[in-house]
Amino acid sequence: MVQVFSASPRFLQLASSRFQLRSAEMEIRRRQALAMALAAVLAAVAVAQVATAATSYTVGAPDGLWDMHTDYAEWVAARTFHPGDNITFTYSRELHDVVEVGKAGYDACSSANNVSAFRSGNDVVALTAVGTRYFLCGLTGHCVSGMKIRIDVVAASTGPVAAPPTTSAGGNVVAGLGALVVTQALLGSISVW
Ligand SMILES: *[C@@H]1O[C@H](CO)[C@@H](O)[C@H](O)[C@H]1NC(C)=O
Ligand SMILES: *[C@@H]1O[C@H](CO)[C@@H](O)[C@H](O)[C@H]1NC(C)=O
Ligand SMILES: [Cu+2]
Repeated sequence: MVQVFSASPRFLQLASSRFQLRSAEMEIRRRQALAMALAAVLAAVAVAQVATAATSYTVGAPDGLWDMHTDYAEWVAARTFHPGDNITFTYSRELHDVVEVGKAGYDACSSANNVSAFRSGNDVVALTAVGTRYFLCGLTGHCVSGMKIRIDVVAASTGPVAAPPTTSAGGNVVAGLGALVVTQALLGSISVW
């Protein structure tokens, strides 16, 4: 009687190993789905960083500073400034200062009708809005020798596609690539679990 209701040990073994295989497969698929979701989130974060991060610039750096030798027209041409960015004038306060002026003052190298004046040697200026900002060194002869800078602050691109990385966003591009590398590493390790 007992024989009738009991399956053979061989059958039980097969059924049990099939079940184990199926649940192992499901576990792998679950982990892969999880990894894909994680990768999507990381990629979105990386794109958002590249598109919106504010940048802090040291005027003239890395090849120069706020001094008598730096070509500021060239320095500005290689960069794009957006509202939210900062520029910092770094210099010796015994040798220079920073005066923000209007266009007339900039053209005439005159700080008489200045907007503001700084002389800490490490002056941070927030570029809060779209528009053109003019700065010069107020010490005699420095502006006419080229120590003046014009900064065009332009709106950040707001298209559906992220703006292509520019040289000024170097740090963010590196951060984005870092996130991608981490994602790849995660995917690799999870799929061979
Ligand atoms: C700009 O400078 C201000 C004041 O120092 C600071 O709070 C802000 O975080 C800076 N922004 C950037 C993008 O560095
Ligand atoms: C800036 O302008 C004020 C007057 O508004 C003046 O007193 C001051 O000396 C000027 N600063 C510089 C560095 O020229
Ligand atoms: Cu100067």
